[in-house]
Order: sequence, then C-alpha cells, then structure tokens
Amino acid sequence: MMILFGSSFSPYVRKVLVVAAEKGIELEVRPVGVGDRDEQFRAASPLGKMPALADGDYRLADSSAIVHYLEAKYPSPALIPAEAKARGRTIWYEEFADTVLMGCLAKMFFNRVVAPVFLRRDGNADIADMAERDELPPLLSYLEQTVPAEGYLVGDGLTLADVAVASPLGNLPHMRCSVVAESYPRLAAYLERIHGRPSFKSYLDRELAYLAKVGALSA
Ligand SMILES: N[C@@H](CCC(=O)N[C@@H](CS)C(=O)NCC(=O)O)C(=O)O
Repeated sequence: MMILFGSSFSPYVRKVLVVAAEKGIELEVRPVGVGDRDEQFRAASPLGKMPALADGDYRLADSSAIVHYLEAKYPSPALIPAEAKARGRTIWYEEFADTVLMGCLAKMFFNRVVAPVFLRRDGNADIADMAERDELPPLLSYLEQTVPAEGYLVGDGLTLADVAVASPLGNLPHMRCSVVAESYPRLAAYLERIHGRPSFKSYLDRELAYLAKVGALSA
C-alpha cells in the first residue's frame, strides 16, 4: 500500500488525503511532525516538508506533484478536468489556495495552533492577528464573488479546485474562527457543502476532537 507521510492538520496533506478518499485510494498515513528526522520521510521529501509519498521504491514530495501522480495512476473519477478552459481554471484555484490563501492561513494556524500545541512554544499573536485582519478579508471577498450558489467551482462535479480551496479554510474552526455567513453567505454555504463530504468530514472531525482532547479549543 502507498504510504503518505504527514499530518492531516496540514492543508497540503489534507488535500492529498481528500483526493485519495474521493478516488477510493487506500493510503497508509505515516504521521510525521514539522522538522521530523524520520529517515523514510526524509528520503521522500528533499526539503523535509509534508506531504511526501512512497509507492514502493517510488518517492515523491509536494502535494501538487502527488495529486498529479494519483490522477494519472487512478484516472477515475477525474479530479483534474481534461478540457482546456476547465483545466486552466482548476489549476488557477489550486495555485491561489496553495500560495495566497495558505500564505495567510499559515500565519494564523502556525502561531495559534502549531507552535503552542505541537511545538510547545509561544506563537506570535501579532502576526496571526494581522493576517486575519488585513490579509484574509480580501481573499474571502474574492471567493465570495467566485463560488457558485450551488455545485462546484469548475464544471458540474467536484474537482481539485474545490479540494484545494476548501482545505486551508478547513483549519479556521481549529482556531475558533469561521467564514461568517452574514458577510460571506455564498462562501459559507459552499464550504459547508464541501467540508460536509465524507472525504473532508472524517479528517476535520478527527482533528477537532484531538484539539478538544488536549484542551486547545477552549476559549
Ligand atoms: N508546496 C508544498 C508545501 C508543503 C509545506 O509547506 N508543508 C508544511 C506543512 S503545512 C511543512 O511541512 N512545513 C515544515 C517545514 O517547512 O519545515 C506542498 O504543496 O506540499
């Protein structure tokens, strides 16, 4: 069975896990933390970042590379459309999610959860607050204008675009934040639909239960 190194708390790892779940691919998840020295993980991830994959002696790092590998190896159901315009839009959303959205969410999540809960040191609350106040609203406004009232971001089925965009936003409840329905009604409804899919819900529920257990969700 293929091995995926990482933790689903990472939106990049969760993106791969959700893609695998939607395709019905079984993966063994080998938990590794930030900066992990595990030899097999390091062999698969030259930069020591998660996720990384081992499929026999084939090794691959980076969530986008891994998703493309899985899409080529397990074409059905397709999550990267073949049609030119749909494929272009799908990769735009993935890129937006992986760079811009994650750039903001990572500042919030690292300083509020990763540092205190997993690394047992103080995060920088100012950096997290600044990202939430100054960086997040324009990104949510963009998504509010672009998500559909019903259905999916690209075409009429789930694609990598939905998985990539919904993954980082899945970390908001971990920080006791949410996309406020009064300000972003379409986006809030869209996220409820996508995060409600069994592929997402199983991971998000488990993560929240863990944070509740270690007391990281109390106000
Ligand atoms: N472009 C990479 C980014 C992966 C990444 O930055 N992962 C973070 C966790 S969210 C990580 O492993 N950080 C640890 C580090 O930078 O040492 C991907 O898509 O997989």
